[in-house]
This record gives sequence, C-alpha cells and structure tokens, in this order.
Amino acid sequence: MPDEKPVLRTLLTRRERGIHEFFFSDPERADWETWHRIAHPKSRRGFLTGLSAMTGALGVHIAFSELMPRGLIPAVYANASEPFEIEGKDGLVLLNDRPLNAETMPHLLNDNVTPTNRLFIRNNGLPPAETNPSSWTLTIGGESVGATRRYTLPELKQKFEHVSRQITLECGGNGRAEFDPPVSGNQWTLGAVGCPVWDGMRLRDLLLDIGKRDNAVFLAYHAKDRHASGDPTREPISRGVHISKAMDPDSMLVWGMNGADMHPMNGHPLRLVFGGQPGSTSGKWLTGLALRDRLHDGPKMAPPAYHVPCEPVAPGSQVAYEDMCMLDSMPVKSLITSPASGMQHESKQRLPIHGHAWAGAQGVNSVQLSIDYGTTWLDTELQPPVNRFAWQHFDYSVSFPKSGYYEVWARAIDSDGDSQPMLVPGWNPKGYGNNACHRIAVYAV
Ligand SMILES: Nc1nc2c(c(=O)[nH]1)N[C@H]1C(S)=C(S)[C@@H](COP(=O)(O)O)O[C@H]1N2
Ligand SMILES: [Mo]
Repeated sequence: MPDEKPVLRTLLTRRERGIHEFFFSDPERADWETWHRIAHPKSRRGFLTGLSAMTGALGVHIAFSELMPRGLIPAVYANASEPFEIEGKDGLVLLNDRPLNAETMPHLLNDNVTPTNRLFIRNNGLPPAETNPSSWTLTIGGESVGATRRYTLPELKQKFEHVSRQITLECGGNGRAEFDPPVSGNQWTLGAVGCPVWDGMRLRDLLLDIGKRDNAVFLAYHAKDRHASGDPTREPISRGVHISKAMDPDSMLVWGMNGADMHPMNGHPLRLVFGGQPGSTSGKWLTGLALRDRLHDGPKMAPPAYHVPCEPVAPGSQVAYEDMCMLDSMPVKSLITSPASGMQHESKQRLPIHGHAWAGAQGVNSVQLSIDYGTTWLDTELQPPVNRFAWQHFDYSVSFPKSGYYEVWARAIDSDGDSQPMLVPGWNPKGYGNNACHRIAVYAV
C-alpha cells in the first residue's frame, strides 16, 4: 500500500512534463500504472476507473468520498520521488542532472530553520570550478555609480556590519509540475523552497558606501557559474531587483548559512538573498553588481523567462512576449511538513500536523486545514515570523471520525486577505506562481 508507489513517482519526476500530461494524454496507461503496478503490482485486472475502483486500489475506504472532486489525482500519488545522493545534501529529489536541479520532499522540510543539507538546488548553468573565499572578489559598477569599485570577500566581512536573518527562498517555478496543460521546465512539485538563516550583511550598506547615484533604477548581478553550452562568453543567468528592493534593509549579501559555509551548490562563497521575490533574483556565486539606470538586460531578464501574462489567459494559450509582465512578489503559500504524505495513523488518536506558511511581501494572518476536501476548515495555531520574510509555523491536532483514506489540505491567508486557491491558479506559459493548497494523504486505521 503506501510504500509501493515509487514506480509512478520515478516515471513522473524523470519526465520532462507534469503529472497532468501523464494522466490526461494517456489516462488508461496512467490508471494502469497507478492502480496496478503500484497499488497492486501483481494484479492482472482490467483498467480501473471511478471511485469504487480507486477505493479498491488504495485498499482502504476513502472517507468523505462523496465530497472528493471528480478527476482529482489522490495526493498520495501526486508528489514524491526517490532521493539521490549529493555530498552535503540529504534526501533531495533529482529533477535534472545537467544543470543540477533538485528539490526537497515536504517532510524533510519539517525543521523551522531549514538545515543546509535540505535546501533545494536550482542551477541554470554549471557551478564555478573554483570558489576560494579568501581570493573571491566582488566588483560594483554600472551607469549609476561614479567609479567601479572592487572588494575582496575578506574586506566586505571586515568593513561592514554583520547580520543574520531567516529568509524564505522559493523558486518562481515551484509547483510547476501541476499546471495543466503541462509546461516545460524543471517539474518542481513542492520542494523548491526553504528558509535557512542567512549570514552576511545588508546590501544597502554596500550600495550607500559606493555612492549610488539617484538615477539608479535596477540592481543587476553577475556570477561565476558557466553557461551549460560551455561557451565562456555566455552567462547562464544575470538578473536582479528594482532599486527599492535592493535598498530594503532586509535585502542581503550572504557569505554563510546557519552559522557555517553555504553549500557549494547554494552559492558559496557569496550570494544575494531577496525575501518575497522569485528565487531567480537571488544571484549565487556573486562576482559583480551593476547599478543600472534602466531595466537590466542580462540573460533570463526578457520574457518569457520569469514573466507571466499581464492579463489572465485561457490554459494552453500562446502569449506574445509584449503581453507579459515580470514576476514580482511571490504569492501566499503553505506546506504541511509533518507527517509525511501517505503515512498510517491510528484513527482513535489525534494526529499533530506541523508546517510552514509564507507570503511574499506580506505576512501570513492564518492557516487553516481541511480533512473533507475543502468542505469545512479548521483554524490552526500560527506563530509570528522570527523576522520579516521568514516563514511562519502552524500546528494543529486533527481527529478523524472513522478509519479510511483521508487528505489533509492546508490553506494560508495573507495580511491582504488573499488565500491560497484549492486548485492550481492562473495557467501561464512557463508555469510560475503555483500556490495551490498543499495536500497530504493519511491512512487512518
Ligand atoms: N549565479 C546564479 N544564481 C542563481 C541561479 C543560477 O543558476 N546561477 N539560479 C537562481 C534561481 S532560478 C533560484 S530559484 C535560486 C536557487 O537558489 P538555491 O540553488 O540556493 O536554492 O538561485 C538563483 N540564483
Ligand atoms: Mo528559480
């Protein structure tokens, strides 16, 4: 039962496209893979459809089945895969090995402070071969500074005030795997997010020190990673933020994580971290900053990268680049990190649920849970953030009325009153900003 699902998971995560393509382009095969190879590996029965068949395949009664939306892919099959090994990381799921992209299963993100070995990896190119902190330099130029300046990393550490902050980092494409019709790109499910403590300094202090001119509108980054093609003249990615975000006192230049060095794949020895923005703004392996008097024009700045349709479009639409707007703040979102999806639970006892919630530039006001497919909602206990842009933690002990298959759904509501949608929100060509409710499966026995 719960531990016989890796076949489908492997199929899904090694694919270029998401779970919906699998289920809708070839529903019969999807059914077969789901209900035979995984749920009943030795069974030779015909194709299964409908709820009673699903109940049979899961081997337990689906509680509240009358409330379960038709065509819903059970949470127990929706998000997981096998871990792989990378030195200094623990249990991450590989999405791509060149460039390296790997995400973290929700139940491995249960710590309130994400350990270094559990932070996801999102590389657009090949990491630098040489990353010696004592000889690392940062050059700051651009149209909006008087003279180009250069600091070594030891000079930065020595000259500026040190700060440590917990800041949530989430890839703009987190959740992409759930868009329907599927979109290309890394098929992130839920785990391209984390919230470690970042050790470094305020970016603002540096920008004031070098004499930022008033006409600066954008701060761009340059980095030492190499383009996947091997062409040394091409940068894999060079993005940044608007000047107001660069000057925010919580925007950071970072040289460490959780009191030690950053992992080599997370930008060691120097990176940027901008809370509430798509992760792509937080340049890793940072070697250069440019204060621009115009919008930056580096690789992955132009649409369709990190852009969504300015006006909502029908799923699957072709959207002209001039009709796309840059992704800005990340939406409100939450993650159930304990228990792991698919676990068995003694139904006579209450089940403690723990998780995190975050909301781009906003705070999170409340997090609610549902065990009946969104029909009723329960308020959880929610902690305030340790500092601005840190995720918040929620707790609640759920009781189940009878044994069976359940889904626990979580929905966060931000300080603007915006809540997470239960279904995948506005389709867009590159699959950004999916903040649909997280669902976990629980077998109450
Ligand atoms: N130099 C450089 N910076 C980068 C990237 C990259 O490929 N190269 N990826 C970006 C993207 S898209 C994201 S989501 C975050 C991921 O940070 P992480 O790998 O430390 O989790 O880094 C950003 N900064
Ligand atoms: Mo990203």
